[in-house]
Amino acid sequence: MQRKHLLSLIVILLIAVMALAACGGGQATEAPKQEKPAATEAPKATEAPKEEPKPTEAPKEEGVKPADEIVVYNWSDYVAPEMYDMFTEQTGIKISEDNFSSNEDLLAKLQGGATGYSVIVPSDYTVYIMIEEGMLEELNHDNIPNLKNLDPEFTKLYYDPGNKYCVPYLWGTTGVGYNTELLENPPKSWEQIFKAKESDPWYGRMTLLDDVREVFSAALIQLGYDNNTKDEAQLQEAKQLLIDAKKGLAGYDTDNYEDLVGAGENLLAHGWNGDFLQAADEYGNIDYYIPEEGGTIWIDNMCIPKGVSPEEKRAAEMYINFVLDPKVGDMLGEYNYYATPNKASLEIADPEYKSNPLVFPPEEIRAKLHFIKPLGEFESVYQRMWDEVKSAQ
Ligand code: SPD
Repeated sequence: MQRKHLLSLIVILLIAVMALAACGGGQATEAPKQEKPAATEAPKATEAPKEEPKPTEAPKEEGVKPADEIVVYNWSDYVAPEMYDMFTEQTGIKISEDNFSSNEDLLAKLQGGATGYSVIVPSDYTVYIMIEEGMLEELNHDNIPNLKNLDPEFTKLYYDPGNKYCVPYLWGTTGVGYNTELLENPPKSWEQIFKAKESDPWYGRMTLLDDVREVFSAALIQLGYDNNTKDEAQLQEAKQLLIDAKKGLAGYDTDNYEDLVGAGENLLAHGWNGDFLQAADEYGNIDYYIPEEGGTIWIDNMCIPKGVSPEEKRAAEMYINFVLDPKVGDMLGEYNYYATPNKASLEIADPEYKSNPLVFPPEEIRAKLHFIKPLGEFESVYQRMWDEVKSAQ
């Protein structure tokens, strides 16, 4: 073979070998690509920045790799069903939930040293207490660009001005829900509830929330007092009212009260508007109202407990940012029948949701609603009286 032909043959062989190698190697590198979560292929607003800090740069917080998994410590039945899966699809971060039944339970659990929660959902006055006690991480607003979607009204809250520590989640009211099939004329007032007569159909077939501040608020409001009173005589009066009311109660319940009303086991219950309205969808026989003396109004918030790792904090901020997305906020509010503090969500919300007076109470009802406020040391007086109510025969 001539040298020229030999060279051509070698070149052809080389090209063929390289082409074969390219085919085989391509398959090997493509396979893991398919296993990546979809979100890594199409960046979304809830994703962590992908850029690694340059080796010479001091690591920035936004460069922190988010944790693979977070736990939200939340009230029960307080998300939209598909929310957590959506978050995982978008970010690759797994999410699970544990539940508490009252602000006091949440506070006691964290004060007792519980760890492992990346996001918690306390109400307004409890946020204030937690900030005072140094129990919350400061939020890095750079990691929560969707904060811009909040209604400005929710950025000036007394318990956390400027949302330094927490972001409002949903807000609602506390009143009375009743079974419309079994109770034609529900009691209009707290007085008819606390002073129920044996002849009243709801006697023995109603529950109060298992929640010290909510129950004392209802009693104090019925008596015409400030629901945050620090006057011990007024509080004693409220305590006695609650003790006398016990004979007409089926019990205290925070977890199933709306189902018991829907199922007809109880006729009415003290509880949260959205819980009753969700149950109304299921049972078709529940209505909700604020008794004529008034009720409470509250704002629940997403916060990060002190002591989480930087990775968990980063993932928690991604979750908070995700909830603040207009569509997610709308889905959350509409599914739960609680009011969203997200202005951008409201702009796209169903008109039926926005105009529901049981979700967004009109001015004449708003005027009768009172926030539960932090009371400092005096909180323990409420707790002592609550223990006395609970243990009274
Ligand atoms: N099912 C979720 C109910 C949330 C209620 N949080 C309000 C607490 C007000 N004290």
